[in-house]
Amino acid sequence: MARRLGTILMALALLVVGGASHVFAHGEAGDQPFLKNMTTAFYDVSITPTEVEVGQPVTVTGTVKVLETWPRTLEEPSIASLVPVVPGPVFVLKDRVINDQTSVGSFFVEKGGIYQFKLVLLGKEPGNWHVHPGLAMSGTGTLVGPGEWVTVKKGAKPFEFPVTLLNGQTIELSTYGGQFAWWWSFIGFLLGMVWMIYWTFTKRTVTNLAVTAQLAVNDDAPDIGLITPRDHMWMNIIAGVTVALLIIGWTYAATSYPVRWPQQTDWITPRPISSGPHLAEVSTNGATYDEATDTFTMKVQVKNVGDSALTLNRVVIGMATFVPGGEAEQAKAGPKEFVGSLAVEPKDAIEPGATKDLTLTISSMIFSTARLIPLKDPQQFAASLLRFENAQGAQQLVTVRSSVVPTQFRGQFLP
Ligand SMILES: [Cu+2]
Repeated sequence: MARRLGTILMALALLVVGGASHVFAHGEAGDQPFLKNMTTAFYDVSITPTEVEVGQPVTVTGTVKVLETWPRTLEEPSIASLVPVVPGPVFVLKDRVINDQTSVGSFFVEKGGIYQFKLVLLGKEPGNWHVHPGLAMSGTGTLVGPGEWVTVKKGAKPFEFPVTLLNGQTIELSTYGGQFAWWWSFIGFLLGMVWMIYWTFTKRTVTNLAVTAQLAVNDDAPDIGLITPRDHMWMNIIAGVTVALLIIGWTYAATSYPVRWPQQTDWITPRPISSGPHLAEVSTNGATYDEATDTFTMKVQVKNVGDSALTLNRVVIGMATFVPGGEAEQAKAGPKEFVGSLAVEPKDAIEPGATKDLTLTISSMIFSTARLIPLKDPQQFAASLLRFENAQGAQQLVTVRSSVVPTQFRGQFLP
């Protein structure tokens, strides 16, 4: 019976391992649309270079704004960390700067906050990796920005990451203490395995659950030979070895590393960044989304409250940026897969004091590949970040929250 169960489990495990195809995305499409468009907006993201050798740096820069439309169903933003989202430990994070301040650990965030980041990663494992910046928000999870494929090639030298300690000693961080940590954990694992095998294979604890379940908790059941004095002896030996291991570990740590310091928590409050001078007042008159053609259309009314002509140069929705203008303009706006074109109608600039109704039309595959717009949600809203620019080059970011009515589902017209 036990053997048959084992065979079935093994077959299932093989099926799961062998049947899995390669996974390329980071699950961003799996997240609900509101988790992307209502929480954050990533823009001006650049990931360069896209081809390095092992040990060479890749720099990720950009800006993320924690939107004022942060959903009330999520925990309030309080603390976060800007992280590289990559498939496993294939890079090493060497440097991290938030709003021009070095950020070793996390930083305090607030709704409406703007965070300019710079991450320096070193290629560690050769391969072709998708690299994103992500905002790991305490209580919510990691909100992912736009990504880029980066190829890490084998270099002439093996990977090195030397770090100088406070006492002046230089260690190789990528291997430091690795052997010891592995073997020490393995000893603990072995001990656990001995205990488990002892009770599972030689005793009727698990295999005869029907019997053992009827015994009182502290009943050794000597009449059926369940737990014998010999078992007690062996368990005392295992417990003794565990205590001995702990004592050896503590003594070893205390004598080999006399100078110890608790792991440091270094949280910063980034200096505030303004969303720009007050140039525009924006209200929305609703949006529609046509799933069959991946077209998002939003109507906005813009009043120019500044003193020079105003144009709209960006619409940022979650991790995607939409730009009026051709491919040259789009290439500057971020990783290619996450940039699309934006049509603004009417095109001309808004004169000072004037109020204009604009229709913003975006047709882009990104909407369905990244699943940015809600289609069948109880709250049909989408937030977007509009960036206006005046004649002097001053820019203002305006967060807009609009209702979204789906006009056509893929392969199905609404009446
Ligand atoms: Cu990715």
